[in-house]
Amino acid sequence: VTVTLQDTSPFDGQKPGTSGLRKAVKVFQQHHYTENFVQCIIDSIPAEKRRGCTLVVGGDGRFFMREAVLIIVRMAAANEIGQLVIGQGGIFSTPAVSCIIRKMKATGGILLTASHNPGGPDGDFGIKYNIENGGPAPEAITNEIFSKTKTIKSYKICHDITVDLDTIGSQSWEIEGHTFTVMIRDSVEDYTLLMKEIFDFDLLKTLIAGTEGQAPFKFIASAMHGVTGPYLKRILCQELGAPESYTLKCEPKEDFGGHHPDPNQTYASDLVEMLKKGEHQLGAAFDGDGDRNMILGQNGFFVTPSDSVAVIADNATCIPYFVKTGLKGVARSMPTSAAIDRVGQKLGVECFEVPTGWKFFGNLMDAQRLSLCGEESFGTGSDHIREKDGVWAFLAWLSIIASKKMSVQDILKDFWKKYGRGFFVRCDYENVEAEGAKKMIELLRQTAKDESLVNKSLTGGSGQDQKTYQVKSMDDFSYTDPIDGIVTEKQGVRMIFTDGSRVIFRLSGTGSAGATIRVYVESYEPDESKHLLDAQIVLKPLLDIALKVSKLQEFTGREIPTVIT
Ligand code: VG1
Ligand code: CO
Repeated sequence: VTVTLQDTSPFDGQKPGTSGLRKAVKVFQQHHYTENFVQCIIDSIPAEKRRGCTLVVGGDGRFFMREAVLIIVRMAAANEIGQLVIGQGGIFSTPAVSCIIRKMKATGGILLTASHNPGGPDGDFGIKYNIENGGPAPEAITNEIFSKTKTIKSYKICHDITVDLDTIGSQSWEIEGHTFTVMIRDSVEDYTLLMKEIFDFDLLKTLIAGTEGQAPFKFIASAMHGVTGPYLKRILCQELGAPESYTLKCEPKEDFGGHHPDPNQTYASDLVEMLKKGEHQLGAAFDGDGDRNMILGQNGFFVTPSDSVAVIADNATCIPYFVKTGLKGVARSMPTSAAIDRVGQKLGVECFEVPTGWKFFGNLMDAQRLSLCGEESFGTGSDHIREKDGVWAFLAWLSIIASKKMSVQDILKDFWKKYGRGFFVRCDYENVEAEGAKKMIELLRQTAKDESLVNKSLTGGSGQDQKTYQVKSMDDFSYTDPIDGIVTEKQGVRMIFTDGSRVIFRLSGTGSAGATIRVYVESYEPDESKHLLDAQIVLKPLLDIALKVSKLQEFTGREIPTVIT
């Protein structure tokens, strides 16, 4: 097989965001566009590491994925990669890729997904690079990839290679003096084995089957037509004995059935409705690439992701993996509520606050200082891999329920009684005009910098629900990585009030068009008699303050958010 050196020229805007490069499918379909980016990923691996190395490749099954896999195969061959490990049919969840990179000691992995963004010919596509620890490439590497995209002049490709993606096994080619192998691997096997090491499957089987004294436990898990379908079937049905009827939307579809594969109460409203009937004790949904999860209790009781990770921390002894490894430390992304901090303090372990994006947890895990972490954006995970992990989170909840023999709602009530409740809401203003959004953030940065609001009292809400908060501090979050000392700036403007309540503003780094503004609001309530109040009502005064201070409506023309989570 011969290598072709193909002339090309740079495309604008190939800058990886919070989680890889995400654009409309039509953008990736442009001649040379995908090839350019893949070449720059490969070129970011130092030559001595790259020659003969193994890379893992897989994605969430969305439209254009198979084409992208073929491009990667042809270019890996031409660039002296030794072996590609690819999921059968191109399918690997994001957590599965992380698992296999680590298991096979691969040099890295290329993930083909735009996560929770819609798919199909008019939807989004994405490419993400993960490094040898199994986690998303840190910014030093994504910046290097971006800078290469700005000067690229040619790429290498072997046009003559075609590969059978659907048959498990290895195929090899001789390419100008080196051997190139493609290994097609079962998409779910390695991940399933890992879950069996982490959790007590016998305990979970008994929970689901029921015993003489205990009725079978009923749940519904929705794959939202994303990649988790085959994983749910294998793990929940085949391994744990759950009936097929406990799973929903498990056929992966290129366009996710026309919906956002985003596990929240808006986009997984069908699941919420099913839970509201009261017949099931637990519900879960997962995003397109399987790294996010939403947890619901009976009657649609919603568990915020911020609480979910904190509850798992508080009940870590229900999970054999944590019993074995101990809980070394916990962490959350900055906008995530402080619930997990309170658990960490009680357990006497370190608690870290990192910028938004899973890549910031990797160093802490590699340094053995972090075992369990989460993001408010429905991301929960541990150091068993280096990605957030939706199915893992669901199995963690099943384990807690099996050990405690309590309902989801009672577990939460108990948790709030012990630690107080952190009310949390995030409002997204999607697809607003980029210029207005930028100006709004500029104004907030300026307000933080000149400290004009510090010590001021601000009032929101109306009538009886009016509430006044005093500003303690305001800043633009900056993070110094405790392991490598790298500083990451401008990660979101925070207003912190004297009672610990917070309002945070940041722009999304995962959208593909316009801008998305995220406003996060959090307040703490120690008083048990108020724990069952509706978060949106409790947080209304703070939200009013957020909108006033940011002039969001003026800058964007938006009266209401697109999505509230
Ligand atoms: C969003 C979330 C962030 C998450 C990221 C990737 O980023 O806020 O917490 O890590 O998506 O998740 P942003 O920049 O749009 O706020 V996923 O499931 O796309 O891999
Ligand atoms: Co995702």
